[in-house]
Amino acid sequence: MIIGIIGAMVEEITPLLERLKHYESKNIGGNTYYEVKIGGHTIYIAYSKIGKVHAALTCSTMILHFQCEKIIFSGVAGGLSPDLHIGDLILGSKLCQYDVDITAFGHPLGFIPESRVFIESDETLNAIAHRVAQNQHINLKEGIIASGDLFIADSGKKQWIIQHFGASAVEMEGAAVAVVCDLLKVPFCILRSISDSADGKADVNFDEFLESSAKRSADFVMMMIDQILEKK
Ligand code: 4EZ
Repeated sequence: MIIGIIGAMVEEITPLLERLKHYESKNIGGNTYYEVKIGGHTIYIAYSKIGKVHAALTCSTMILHFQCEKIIFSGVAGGLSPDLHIGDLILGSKLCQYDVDITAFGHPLGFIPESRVFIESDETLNAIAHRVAQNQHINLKEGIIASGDLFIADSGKKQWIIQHFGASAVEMEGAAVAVVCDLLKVPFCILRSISDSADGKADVNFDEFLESSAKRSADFVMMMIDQILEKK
């Protein structure tokens, strides 16, 4: 099997690369793809750079160039739901782009013609995540993740995203991965650990918790990989 793991920032994939030593790397389109061989399987790991466009390029390259058959995103997010605290893990049940607005033409917020407001992640990968959580006694939440090309650090903007999309967490790449994987028919899941609460303290919290939360997400993804490859 060939699996792709994507992060947005280098901090989000460093814990993976530290655990998976012997790798080769290939550069394509300004990104480095780290190749890891595990007992007849191959894992590609890359950080895309921040934002939906970069994530779309990295995800497309993983699938079309490296033939990845499953895509897992690992990283951090801002918590929107009051029951999500720093360090908590959330799986994106479905992804949306809260910054898409062609409502001037009567379309719903977040909707692009011939696409959908919400793109669901893969049930099988999500089930594997829940199994890992159960086995490890980890509290894994699941909810809508909203993506947009803004770092949300404002309670008003945060409330607006909750109101219009019912989202539990906010970040800047998940929906791009969802759109690409959906169109190319590749199963994907989006896992994030909370680094901040997308409010007035988000910038300070993000700087403080990026490393620890990114590691929580990466450690969890490693356990998912073990499950996936064990079962073939
Ligand atoms: C984007 N990522 C943040 C990148 C911030 C600073 C140099 C996740 C994220 C996020 N995105 C964590 N908290 C967020 C928030 N409050 N709003 C948007 O995926 C780069």
